[in-house]
Amino acid sequence: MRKRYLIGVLVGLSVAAAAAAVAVAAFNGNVGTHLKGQYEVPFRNTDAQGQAMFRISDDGRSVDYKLIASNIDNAFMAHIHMGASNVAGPIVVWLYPGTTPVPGPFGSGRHDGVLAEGTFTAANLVGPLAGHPLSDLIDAIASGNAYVNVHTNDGVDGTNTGPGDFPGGEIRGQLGG
Ligand SMILES: [Ca+2]
Ligand SMILES: [Cu+2]
Repeated sequence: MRKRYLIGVLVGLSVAAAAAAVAVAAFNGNVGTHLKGQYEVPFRNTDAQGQAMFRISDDGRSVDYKLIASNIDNAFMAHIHMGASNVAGPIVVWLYPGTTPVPGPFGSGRHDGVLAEGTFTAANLVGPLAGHPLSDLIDAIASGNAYVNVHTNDGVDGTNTGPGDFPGGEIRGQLGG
């Protein structure tokens, strides 16, 4: 009985690994997206733009990322969220200021260029993916159910007052799909 259980677990693990490998192969280990205000939910009127690039390691255990943002004011956090292109979903990975789930200061001013770069692993998954294997994130990306966004906050009373003050997200881009 115990042996049969173990075999079941091993088969399950290898099926999951194979599924992740297929998902990675689907975009050759590289995936990216262009971020604009018009892709935010709701739509945000801003000239800010961004580009996010991800490279999944061959063994599927880590992801290198680079996030570029331009014409943006007061960026204070950026994430990968889970969700289809028409919904605002939960945070699953922090990208900026870093992979630790802590926002940056408000009112940080103008930014043009690389906003964040680094590496994350399954240990950095939060929210509904906390404790999950990285393959669950890769599956979400492959099925178009993940996106990147950058949030802004001027630190002054009133929210969504214009570019540089969209705490719920100013620019966004859908991944994979
Ligand atoms: Ca404000
Ligand atoms: Cu976010």
